[in-house]
Formats: sequence, structure tokens, C-alpha cells
Amino acid sequence: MTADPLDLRPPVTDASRQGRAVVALESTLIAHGLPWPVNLETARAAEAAVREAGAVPATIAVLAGRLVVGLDDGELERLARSGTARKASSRDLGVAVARRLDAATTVSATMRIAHRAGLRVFATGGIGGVHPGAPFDVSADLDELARTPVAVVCAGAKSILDLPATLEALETRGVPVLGYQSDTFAAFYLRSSGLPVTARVDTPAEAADCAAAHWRLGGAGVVVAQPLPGPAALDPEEFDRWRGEAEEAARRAGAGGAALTPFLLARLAELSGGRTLRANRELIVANARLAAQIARELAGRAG
Ligand code: PSU
Ligand code: MN
Repeated sequence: MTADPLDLRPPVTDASRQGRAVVALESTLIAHGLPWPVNLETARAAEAAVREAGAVPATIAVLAGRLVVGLDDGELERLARSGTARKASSRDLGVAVARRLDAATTVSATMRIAHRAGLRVFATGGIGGVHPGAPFDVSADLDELARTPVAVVCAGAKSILDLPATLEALETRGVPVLGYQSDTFAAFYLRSSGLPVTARVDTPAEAADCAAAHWRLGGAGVVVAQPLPGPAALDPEEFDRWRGEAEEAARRAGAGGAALTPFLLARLAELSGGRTLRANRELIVANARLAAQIARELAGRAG
């Protein structure tokens, strides 16, 4: 197979040609991170937030082996309803293309495709990282951040992770973590991990300045971590209890590998009576909006 599997859809190619800002959005959170129908509602709300902020959304997934950049609404809905799309991280893309599979893309795979498509800003919920304890499980998101020059706007790393270890791993890999209007690293459902970021940025322009300078110096991934705003954030003590129970359930069920993160997110949704879902939806939409603002800053600059 020699044809280029990259499939840039017209809204994306038009926007790029006109120098308009485009924001990449991922699809694992749709297919594996959130349940139906919250997943479709969230995916649509994220796209709407990007548009309202004056940029063009490009949700990315693998469809029949094509690396699609800018799913249309029918494709978005099919992916949200499909119980069978795989979860593809960077390592899985070649197999998915060769075998013409459907796959939702994680942060790592989405970054890689976004970069090939010439996009520089990408929004998600929370990046993957270092899972606590044994067995050894470190998300491919961290290594992709080490090599691919894309800014990932997120609510930090998922609060199910070992966050001090995740920040250390990012430092080792040369990935700056910019706290958006925050001195500490956001913790997904929780407002703060209490851990310091590389630098605080207070405006989209400042985030764009730091990312652009990082890239000019040959740097790769940049994390922009925005704390979940206001009342949707969860109480840390309550969350810790749910998290302990979810981890115990994962051990009992033998959930590991790529299935671990979706298992924990689903269990937390049940234990919290849907509060983690509400938080997850809000943070994804807020990140999409901020990503659009940063993408507009970058699009307005030469080079
Ligand atoms: N953000 C969310 N929900 C998710 C994810 C991000 O709000 O489900 C996904 C991302 O695609 C991320 C993945 O790359 O979880 C991490 O999975 P793992 O720990 O297996 O690398
Ligand atoms: Mn993993």
C-alpha cells in the first residue's frame, strides 16, 4: 500500500489555505472515555466551542485505514455509537492503516496525525501519564510529546495517575508544562495537583509566545494545562475514595494495558453518580475554547 493515508477534509484544507486557525480534537475520549450519549454531546460541544472562538475544529480518527482530519457529523455520531472502534495510540497507527481498520486516536496518535496535517494546536481532556504502582504502565502520550511539535491543551493529566511521576517524566523528555492562569498543574477532575508547573501563562498570547519559542529552539510537544473552572471540579477527598475503589475494581477485573484508563473512567462515573462525567465534559469544552484562542494567536503570526 503506497497511497498516502492522510485524508484532510475540505473545511480543514480551506482553513489552512486561508491561514485560518485550526484545532485538532481527539477521538478516544469519544469512543472509549465517555459513555453514549454524553460522548457525542461532548464531541459536538467541543467543536462548537472551537467555532465560537473563531477557529475550525478538526476531529481526528482512523476510518477504514484512512487518517481522517476533520470528521463530519455523521462520522462523529457513528464513532460515538460504535462499540467496536479500537483505541489507537502511536504504535497502532501502522497496523490500523495496513488493515484498513476503524480506530479512535489517543493523544499520542492524534498528535502524530495533527502534525502530519500541519496543525499545531490540539485539545483534549487530560493527557495520559504514569499509572501508579506495578505493573509498569506509562502512556505513549509522554513519548509522543517528546518528539512531536504540537501544543496539547488539556486539564493536566488524569487524576487517576501518579502526577509527580508524570511531571518528572515530562521534564526528562523536555516537555514544558504551561499552567493556564495557574501556578500549579491541573489534575483533570480536581482543580489542582498542588505540583508546580514549568511556567504560568495568563493569556492565549503568552501561551502562543512560549510554544512558538520552544519550537524555534527545536523543542517538540508543549502541554498547556488549564484547571477545570469552578463548581464542576470535584472534592479531592471524595475523589480519593472513589479512585481507591476504582483501582481495586480494576485489579479484581484484571483490567490492564490500553483497557485500564477506560475502565477506571467508567467506574468513576458510576461511583460518583455521574459527577465525573459532568466534570469531564466541562473541561473538554473549556480546553477546546482555549485551544482555539491559542491557535488564532499562532495563525496571526508569521512562521
Ligand atoms: N481525555 C479525556 N478522556 C479520555 C482521554 C483523554 O477526557 O479518555 C484519553 C486520551 O486519548 C489519552 C488516553 O491519550 O485517554 C490515555 O490512555 P492511556 O492511559 O492508555 O495512554
Ligand atoms: Mn497504558
